[in-house]
Amino acid sequence: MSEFFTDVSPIRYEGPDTTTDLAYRFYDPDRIVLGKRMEDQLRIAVAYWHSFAWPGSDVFGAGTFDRPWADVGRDPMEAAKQKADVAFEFFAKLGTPFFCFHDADLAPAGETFAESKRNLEEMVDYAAGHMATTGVKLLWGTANLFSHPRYAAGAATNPDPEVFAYAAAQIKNAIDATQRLGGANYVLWGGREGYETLLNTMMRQESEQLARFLHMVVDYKHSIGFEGMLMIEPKPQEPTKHQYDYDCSTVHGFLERYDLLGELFVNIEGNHATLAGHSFHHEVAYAVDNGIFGSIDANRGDPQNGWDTDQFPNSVEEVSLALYEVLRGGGLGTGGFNFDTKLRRQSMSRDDLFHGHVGGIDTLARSLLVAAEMIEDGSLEEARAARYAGWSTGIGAEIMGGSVSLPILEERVVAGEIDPSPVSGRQEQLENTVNRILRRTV
Ligand code: XLS
Ligand code: NI
Ligand code: NI
Repeated sequence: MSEFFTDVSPIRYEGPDTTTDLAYRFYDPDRIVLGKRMEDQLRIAVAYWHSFAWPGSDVFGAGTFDRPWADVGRDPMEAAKQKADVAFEFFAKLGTPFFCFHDADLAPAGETFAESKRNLEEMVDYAAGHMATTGVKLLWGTANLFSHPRYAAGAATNPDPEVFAYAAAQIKNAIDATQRLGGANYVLWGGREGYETLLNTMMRQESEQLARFLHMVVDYKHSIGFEGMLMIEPKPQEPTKHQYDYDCSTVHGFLERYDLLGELFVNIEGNHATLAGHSFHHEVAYAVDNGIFGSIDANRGDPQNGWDTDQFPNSVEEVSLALYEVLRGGGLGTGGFNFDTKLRRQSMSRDDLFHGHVGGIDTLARSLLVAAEMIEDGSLEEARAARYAGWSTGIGAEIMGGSVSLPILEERVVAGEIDPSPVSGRQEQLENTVNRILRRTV
């Protein structure tokens, strides 16, 4: 197996002052942060699809990247093996512990479903070999239930039950592949589980189909003893006009409504949060606070573009705030930070893939240091706790305990016993605290 990234040697931690371009300045896997190795706090993964299965094409133009395995006319299984060789060379040189994949990234589709299944099994064995040699592990697997024309009107939410059945067969095999590779989790992104026009759509019917599908996935997970988390990846739109897993709050309501809470969690993508009109911070805080947090796709959007540009994270402030919520909630658990990131189409040198990831990984590492300092400093938490202190005693505790009614409260207000005065929310002071922690930490 010949080397592909011949100009790049394994990336090492060299510290903030190094002049080496491709070196980690902050990502120091063994450094202890809040009692854990940095590598175990961040659990970084590289996504197979955008880095190796996407040739740099867009809706207006062909692929621009140097991806010889994507050449037409190649034997598909030979090409898939070369792609795997290169992907694992990349993971190993980057030195990050995990990767993520869709079934369709790993193995080519065959003429029949049975042939596709055999291809996937063969490629799963092939990947298992690379995992054993490199020590790289699987953060999560997933099924591509959105690219093939059969899924144009959705997979689980398709008006045709045969498409639902086909998707069920495909996801079963993708879960098997994930389990066979020791995957820590399994993700479902509802790429086309939504609508293009309400004129032809029965929303209620489609939601019930989706719930049925998810129950089947949950049952299957338990029947084979898969221990990882199942996660939904919320996204408001793109490719469809509207997707049912719009944001964390919508997914939360859906899980509650269909008795799936505790079985499914969320994989939050920074760019999807902003597309839904939220901040990344908001989505993570919502999920942590409501017990549905699972994992993160670390890519960001472009502030001017209204689509999923999947850029590498580069804002320490933005990621620190999200990580602060993750740490407040007890850390990542079996989740991690997946780089579901795309190079820009003009980044066509082989080493650009390293530049994107190294910069993004250092952004996460710096953000982890900042978030840990926010926790250790304690002043943000103190201010938040003080703001709500009234709810644990006196009138607050009575209200939440359900022992007072509207007439009782009215009586007390009339008697002058209750007479609140406005209190400062201290927003600017808190923002200044964050900025001071940022500056003194990294
Ligand atoms: C697309 C999603 C996708 C999922 C995996 O916007 O981010 O890449 O992460 O299917
Ligand atoms: Ni995305
Ligand atoms: Ni994603």
